[in-house]
Amino acid sequence: MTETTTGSKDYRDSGLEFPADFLFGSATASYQIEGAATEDGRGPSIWDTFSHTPGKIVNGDTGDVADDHYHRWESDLDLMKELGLEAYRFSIAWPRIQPDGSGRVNEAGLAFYSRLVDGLLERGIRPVATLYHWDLPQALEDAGGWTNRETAYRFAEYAAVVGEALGDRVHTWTTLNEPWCSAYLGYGSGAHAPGRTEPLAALQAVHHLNLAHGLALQELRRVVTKADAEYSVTLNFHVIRGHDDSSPEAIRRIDALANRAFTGPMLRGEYPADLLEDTAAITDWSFVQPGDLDVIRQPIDVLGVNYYSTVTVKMWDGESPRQNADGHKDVGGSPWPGSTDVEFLVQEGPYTAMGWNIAPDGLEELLVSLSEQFPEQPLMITENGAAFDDVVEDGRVHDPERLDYLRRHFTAAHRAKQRGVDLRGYFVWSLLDNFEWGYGYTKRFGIVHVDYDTQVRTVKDSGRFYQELIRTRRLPE
Ligand code: GCO
Repeated sequence: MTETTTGSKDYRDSGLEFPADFLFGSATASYQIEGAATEDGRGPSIWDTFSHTPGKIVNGDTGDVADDHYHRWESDLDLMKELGLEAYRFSIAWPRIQPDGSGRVNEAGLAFYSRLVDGLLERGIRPVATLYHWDLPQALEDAGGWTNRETAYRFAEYAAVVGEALGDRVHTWTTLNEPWCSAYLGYGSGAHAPGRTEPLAALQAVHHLNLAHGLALQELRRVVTKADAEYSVTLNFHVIRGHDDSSPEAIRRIDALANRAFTGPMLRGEYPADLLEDTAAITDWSFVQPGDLDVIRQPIDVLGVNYYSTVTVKMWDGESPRQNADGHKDVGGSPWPGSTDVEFLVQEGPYTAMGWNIAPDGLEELLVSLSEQFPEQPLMITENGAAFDDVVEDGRVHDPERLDYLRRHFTAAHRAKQRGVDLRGYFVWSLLDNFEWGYGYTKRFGIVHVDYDTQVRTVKDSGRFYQELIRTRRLPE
C-alpha cells in the first residue's frame, strides 16, 4: 500500500463513489452543545470550573447554555434525519451520570441519554457514544484528576453504569476522545481544563487515561448486552512534516508524544522506548504499574481518527526567535513535555478560521500510514471539519470554504480507501456550531449554523452538500 494515487493535486474531485457500507455521520460533544449545566442533577465538571474562571475562555464564554441541546434534542434529531445522517457520534457527560464522579447515580442523567439513543434508533441513525469528551467531574479533579490513578478506576465504574443502562442499544462505544488533549492541554499547556502546567502531571495523565481506556473496555464488554456492539477509542493524530536536517529528530519526538504514547500501549501493549528516554528528565514512569499494559491493550473493533491539519517541525537552534505554531492556544505552558526544544513552524496556507492549514493530503497520508502500522485495525474518521466565519443571509448560510474543505477531505478519504485502507466511515465535525473550548463561540465548525441568541438552526450550504453526498453516495459536482 505504498503506491501513490494520481488524481487532482488539489483533491477537488467530484463523482467519487463511496460503497454502501461506508458510514456517513456527524459528531458533537456533551459540554460543547448540551447546556443545562445545572439541570436535572448534573454535577460540575472541570470545564464548568475552567470556563467560569476569568480569562480562560474568549469573551468569557461558558457551556452553561451552548446549543441548548439538552432541551432541543428532539428537533436536533429531526435535523440529523433530514440530512440523512447514518450515524451520530455524541458524548455522555459523566457529571450527568455521577455528579460526584463516583457512587450515586443520577437517574435523570441516564434517562436523557436513553431518550436520545431511542430517538436515534427510531430515526434509523446509529448511536456512537463517547464516554469521555473531557468533562471530568470536578470532584475527581479535586482528588487529583487524571494525575491520580484512582480516576481510572472511577472511569471504569462509570463505564459499567452507562454500559448497563444503554448497552442494549448503543452500536459503538468510544472510551475516550483525544486523550492527547486531556493530558497535554489540560495538564501541560494549561489551555484546556483543568488548566495545569506541570510536565510530570501531563505524563501521569497520559498513563492514567490509557489505563482508564483499558479498564473501561473490560467493564463495557462485561455488561453490554448488544451482541454486535463495537468498541473503540478516538485519537487526534498529528501528521508531522519536516523542514531541515534537524527535522527527523523533531518529528520522532513529537510522533512519540502525540501519537505513539497512545497507540503504543493501546495497540502494542508497550510505551515506546524513545518516549521514555525523551521524558527521562521528568519522570521514570514508575507510575506505570505491573500489569497495566496488559489492561490497556484491549482489542478494539475500530480506531477513531480525528484529523484537521498538519504540523511542521524542526529542532530550535536556541537562538533565533522561535515559532510556536502547533495549532493550540499558547497560554504559557507546553503541551510537549521533554520536547520543548522542538519548534513548530508556521505552515503555508490556506488556513481555516482556527489558523490551521488545509492539507487533505495529510489525511490520506495519515490513513495510509495507520493502515501500514496496524494492518488488521479498521479505521473510522471520527472527526474532520473546518471552522470558518459564517453569516446568515436570507435564511441561508453560504460557506463555500467549508464545503471545499469537506470535498477535499472526502477526496482524500476516498483515495486512502483506493489504496487499500480499511476505512469504515467518516464523521464530520461538527453537526452544530458549538462551544469551541478556549475559543468559546468565536469559532464555528458546524454544517448547521446556530444563532446563539435565538437558538435557531440553519443548515449551511456545506450541510446540503453533505446531505447530497449521503443521498447519492457520490461526491457532488
Ligand atoms: C477536538 C475535539 C472537538 C473540537 C474540534 C475542533 O478534536 O479538539 O474533539 O471537541 O471542537 O476538534 O477543535
